[in-house]
Amino acid sequence: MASSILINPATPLTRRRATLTPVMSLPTTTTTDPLTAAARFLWGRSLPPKPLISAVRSTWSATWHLMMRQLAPSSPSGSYSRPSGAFPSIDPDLISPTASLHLYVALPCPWAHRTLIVRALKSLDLVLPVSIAAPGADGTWEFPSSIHTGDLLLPGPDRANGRRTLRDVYAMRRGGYDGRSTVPMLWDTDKRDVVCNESYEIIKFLNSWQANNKLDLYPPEMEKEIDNWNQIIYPNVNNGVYRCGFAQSQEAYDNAVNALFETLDMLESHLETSRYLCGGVLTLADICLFTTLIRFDLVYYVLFKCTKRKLVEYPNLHAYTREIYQMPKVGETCNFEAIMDGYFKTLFPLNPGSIRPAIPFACKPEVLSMPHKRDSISSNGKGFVSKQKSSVT
Ligand SMILES: N[C@@H](CCC(=O)N[C@@H](CS)C(=O)NCC(=O)O)C(=O)O
Repeated sequence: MASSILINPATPLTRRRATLTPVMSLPTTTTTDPLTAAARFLWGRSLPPKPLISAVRSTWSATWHLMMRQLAPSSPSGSYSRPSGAFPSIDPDLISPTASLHLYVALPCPWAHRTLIVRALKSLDLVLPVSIAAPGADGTWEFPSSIHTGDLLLPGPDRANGRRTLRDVYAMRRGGYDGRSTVPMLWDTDKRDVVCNESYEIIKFLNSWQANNKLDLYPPEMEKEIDNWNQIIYPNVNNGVYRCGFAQSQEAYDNAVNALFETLDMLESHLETSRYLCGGVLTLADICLFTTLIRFDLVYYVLFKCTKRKLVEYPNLHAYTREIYQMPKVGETCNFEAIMDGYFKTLFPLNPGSIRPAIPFACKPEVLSMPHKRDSISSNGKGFVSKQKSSVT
């Protein structure tokens, strides 16, 4: 960058060398880009005339609603209604014990993140290969050609089918497919077909696999309790943040944001005396809650307008999130750069400038690695302390 030297002529020559002050040089001629020049020509330095502002505003708003309709279908009142997956359940009887399965995920996605965590905690890395997609320019999932060595979870090629996009993989299935190509997706490489693309079903299925560490995140005697938590957390928190961010009317947003924070308040007080949602033992309900909480201050607070409070303002929820983050192999599934890029750069209608905010201090790995002190909390008198506690905590 050019700079010039300002010399005070009153200063004696001998002292001039010591008082030289570098300043930025001012451009002698100002270059104006064509759009600014046109605006100046039309309106001088004042704002454009009111009729023009109204016209642009209406066009912008109509286009926004049109784009949102595609991105986030809504009810007539403007509330986001998530489309249901085309492959919502798994019939384990239809899967041969020797079937070779493959998991398709993407790092920004909280639903796919659930499957990565269960795979990591159950040490299924060797028996369940994974392909990691990244958002393409139009927001659909693509497989970059760059190959990464080592254990790092990073986007790379499609290791099961060698396709370029996830849509191409879905399209390979018998009978074809033209619906939404979502992650996570469990693929049967023998039958060349989609097994399931509903995260809750996939994590229950993965949990049923015999793993070396005998970890059971969905024990039969707790299934009902875990499902009950899921029925609270899914609409109000997991999908609740999306209902805030994708709301297309003030009323829809108000309802979503109130339900979200009422639920977070309730969870904060529950976790005061309970180490995990179901007492003293980590379950699938905690994994489902965690993948939303870890994205909260990073993305949802700003982009989805979940602004009543930050996660860091909830001491119990924040410590609970830190504890799960610090469990072996869980931190490696959390890629904050990929999460931020995935939301801020690809959800174009919510962030047209694609500018990615700075990572909040409270979301830095060094803060998330601070002591959580949750070990001292009992199991809320429910007595679910089990053998699995030692294998996870
Ligand atoms: N209910 C599904 C939701 C999956 C989902 O919506 N995934 C998003 C990424 S966060 C996706 O792949 N969207 C691509 C699209 O809708 O085309 C689940 O829990 O697995």
